[in-house]
Amino acid sequence: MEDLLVWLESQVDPPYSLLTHGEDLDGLVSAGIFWKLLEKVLSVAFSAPYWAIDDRRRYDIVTDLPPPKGGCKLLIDHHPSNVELGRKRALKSFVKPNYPSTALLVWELLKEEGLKDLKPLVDLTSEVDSGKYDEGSIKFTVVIRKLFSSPGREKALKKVMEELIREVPSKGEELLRLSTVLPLWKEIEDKEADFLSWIDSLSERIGDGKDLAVIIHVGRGPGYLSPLIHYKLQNLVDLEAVLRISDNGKGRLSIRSRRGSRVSALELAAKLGGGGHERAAGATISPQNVELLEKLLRRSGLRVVIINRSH
Ligand SMILES: [Mn+2]
Repeated sequence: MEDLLVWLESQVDPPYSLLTHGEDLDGLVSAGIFWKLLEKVLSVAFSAPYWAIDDRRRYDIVTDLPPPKGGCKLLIDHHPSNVELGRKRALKSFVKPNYPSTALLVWELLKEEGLKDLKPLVDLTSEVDSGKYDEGSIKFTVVIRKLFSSPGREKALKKVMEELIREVPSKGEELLRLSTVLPLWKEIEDKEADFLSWIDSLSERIGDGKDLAVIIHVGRGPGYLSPLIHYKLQNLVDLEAVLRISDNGKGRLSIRSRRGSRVSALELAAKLGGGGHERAAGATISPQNVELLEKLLRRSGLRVVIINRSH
């Protein structure tokens, strides 16, 4: 394969702009791999799929996201919903849904000597991005989500990205122990003690989860705790969806499904105009549309339970 960085240089003079997914480990590590090679000539910005898809700016490199409306030179991603968009909006597009993480794809495409040390982190990223969380990696993810929704997002996430590449954690507990992460988790434990114990109580309310879909309506509760709800429920029911009302009044739906579920997370998300992976997907719905969501689930043969978190 031709050298991607040589190709990039033939297209545009450095410094390069890179847009990556700022809500999870995969986005941070994907950008971090480029950063390790191009540190001095790379500016990294963090975004989310639902913003990137409408972003009118142009970027040189985009990782783990849909290509923006403004286009990009190079797209590297693994979300099936971005294969077509990549062809239209990116000059060179590598969207490979069979990859467990974008980070692995980036690492393999760049294949540089100086990147060998990063392999354990890349493997950990593939596990986490396939939904294989443990207590450490799920808490890490919660902290990243919180940073992503904070005003100091760009600076804070860049620091985490740099520490990831410097320290090369290879286990969930090592992710949590990073100096840019652990103090923030402790803060969350303090501040959100009530919400955290409510999340812990959810599993007791759910009986046999076969053919059961649970919708967890958290209202305007902190969205960064959704990954923790998924972690606690994912293996108990066939499908679970966390519905959160964002600051602009829109409903954000984050969906997970078990293997063998009558409807997969992606199928449900697609019906609502969203996208993602087979068993982890998301969509935006207006809060009045919860009924439609319920109907879709029932029509697929699932029982539906709705749990509200009242504030
Ligand atoms: Mn990913």
